[in-house]
Amino acid sequence: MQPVTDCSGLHQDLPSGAYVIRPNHFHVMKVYCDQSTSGGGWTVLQRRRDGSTDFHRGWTDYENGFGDPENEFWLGNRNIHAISFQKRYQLRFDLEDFKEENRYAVYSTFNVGNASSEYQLTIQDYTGDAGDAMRDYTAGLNGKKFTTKDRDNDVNHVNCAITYHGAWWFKSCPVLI
Ligand SMILES: [Ca+2]
Repeated sequence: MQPVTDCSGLHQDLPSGAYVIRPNHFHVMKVYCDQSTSGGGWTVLQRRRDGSTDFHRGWTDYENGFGDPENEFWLGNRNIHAISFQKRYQLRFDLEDFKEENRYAVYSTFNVGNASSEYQLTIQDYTGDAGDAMRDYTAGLNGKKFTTKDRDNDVNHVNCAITYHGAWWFKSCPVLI
């Protein structure tokens, strides 16, 4: 049986967990599929929850992906690009604080460009209850390239990945007080 091209191809009765997928014209990869949030079928790009994985890494690690699909991980920019260009995708953030308060944000337009675009982010059309700060911050990242501690694509005179100890599609990085 051919692997599915993303988690939305799994049968909805299957549980959340690590699965092998194969995006069109790309190699197989192991991903975590969330089968419980909002109908399931979500291919998880990143999970951070207990600090067990070091996210202060360089370009190559973020390109290839790192961590444990069952716990903390980054799926990898090359993999995210391969998945996100197959069709139109939504991106969903789920946030939980230490009091187990949950908030979410969904962007109904999302993709990540290829390596030669420096993995440029397209993110638009917010809905959710995470609030204006999340919406405004994330909308500001539309069209931004990826920045790691060893590749600075943000507009700040410093490298925001170093300032914040983690890579991301940074626009700028206000000075931490
Ligand atoms: Ca910079």
